[in-house]
Amino acid sequence: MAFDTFSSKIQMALRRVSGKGRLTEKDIEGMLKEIRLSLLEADVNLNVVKHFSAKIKEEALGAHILKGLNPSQQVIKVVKDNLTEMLGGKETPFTPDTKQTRIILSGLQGSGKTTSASKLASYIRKHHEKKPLLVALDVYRPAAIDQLKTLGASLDIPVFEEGTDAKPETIAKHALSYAKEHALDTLIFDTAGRLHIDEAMIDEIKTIHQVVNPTHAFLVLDAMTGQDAVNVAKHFHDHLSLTGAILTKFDGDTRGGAALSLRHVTEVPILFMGVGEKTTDLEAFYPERIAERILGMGDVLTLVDKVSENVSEADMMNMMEKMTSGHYNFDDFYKQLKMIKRMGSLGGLMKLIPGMNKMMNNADVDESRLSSIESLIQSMTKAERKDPSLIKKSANRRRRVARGSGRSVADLNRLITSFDQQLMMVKRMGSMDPSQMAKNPGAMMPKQKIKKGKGKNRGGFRF
Ligand SMILES: Nc1nc2c(ncn2[C@@H]2O[C@H](COP(=O)(O)OP(=O)(O)OP(=O)(O)O)[C@@H](O)[C@H]2O)c(=O)[nH]1
Ligand SMILES: [Mg+2]
Repeated sequence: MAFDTFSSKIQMALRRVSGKGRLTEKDIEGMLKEIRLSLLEADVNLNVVKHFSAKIKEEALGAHILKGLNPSQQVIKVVKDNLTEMLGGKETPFTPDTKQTRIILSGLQGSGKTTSASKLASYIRKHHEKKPLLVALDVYRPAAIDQLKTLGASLDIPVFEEGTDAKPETIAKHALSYAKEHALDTLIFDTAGRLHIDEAMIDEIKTIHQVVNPTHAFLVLDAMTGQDAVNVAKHFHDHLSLTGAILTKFDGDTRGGAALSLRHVTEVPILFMGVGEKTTDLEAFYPERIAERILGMGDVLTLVDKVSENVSEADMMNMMEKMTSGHYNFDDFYKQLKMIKRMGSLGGLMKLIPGMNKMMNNADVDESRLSSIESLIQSMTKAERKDPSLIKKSANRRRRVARGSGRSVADLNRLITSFDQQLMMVKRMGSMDPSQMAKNPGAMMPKQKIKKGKGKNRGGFRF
């Protein structure tokens, strides 16, 4: 899969900080050095490497991160955000024109223009319910026209061609009339490629652009190539005002240079990626998802986001201090439950709260279980909530609480067991520095491991 090498290298770099309760500037420097190396090895443009490594450094060393909650995860988040930025930031969705969409594809020889033209036609027909027409403007090789015709036939999409004798701009003009006559609202022009950029080729495409007046000018770029591809892109962009790029061959072991440098060097967004040779192998390009895939860490980030959205640092600190002070009681337990509820029923979230995952049997927060615990705690007296031993000692109290909540004594006993389990965790934590735990509750959990193996999340970070 794309980025395999880069992905494992950058994950190695992140291991320098992951799971650490406290980070020093030296840790960050070590990580940055490895990130820079992994980017250079992926053949990312040097300016891009410099720019982003400076940004990551500045953000990762920010006081609020090193002193805040979960410094290692926050630093990993900084890396992810910057990687997303390198890949283009927010995604640029493809939007067809309301009247007629005219797309010209250009690019070097063998980059995947003809294949992408057919993929795109099929994609737009499927996702936007349009009627596409493929136009063969590669008049230099009869085989190129045949290739497009074969692809078109396999998709049942019409292909407009006038052989190899006519000029591409003339064919383009005729194609526009043909589309009008046949009520085809989306034209995709496949142009000839060259081994290197030459002025004649650029002039030819410029002329085609003048005739077609495209609504979209896409560059087709082979993702297997590194930053060379980006220099090509820059040249094309200077002459053609590209509106986007299609990155092909993402299914190979893409080094990553092109994808990671394109936006920063040219400002041209990547709209699609080719992920195979079949006509269905085209996907919209989501920078953030690609960044997450590279880092193999989507879930962890969602977690950090959720927690920082829903739980204030002060709340977390208070809770941690309470738990380690020996005065942890049912009131606090109840507060924690409410915290979890606010964050939604995300199984992984509970792992941020010591003992909670055990209590919930490692499953997602079960709403009915939550409300059962809630009603049990609510039917306790203030004194019982403050001092759990009262309930534990007295069978009478237990019966009264159970009756009052409409639950069984067994339910209450289960709650007490959960509470005790949590207290045990807290005791175990007693030997740790509380401020440290508040900063990094994850440190109390088993260390993050890098899993090797097959599947979507291989090599990814997991608690
Ligand atoms: N694995 C893989 N192969 C691809 C992808 N896109 C294109 N190819 C292959 O790359 C080769 C070149 O693709 P073409 O579509 O013919 O490239 P082109 O830019 O039209 O080439 P010229 O017309 O010669 O300039 C073909 O063998 C395609 O099957 C992709 O996303 N993944
Ligand atoms: Mg071609």
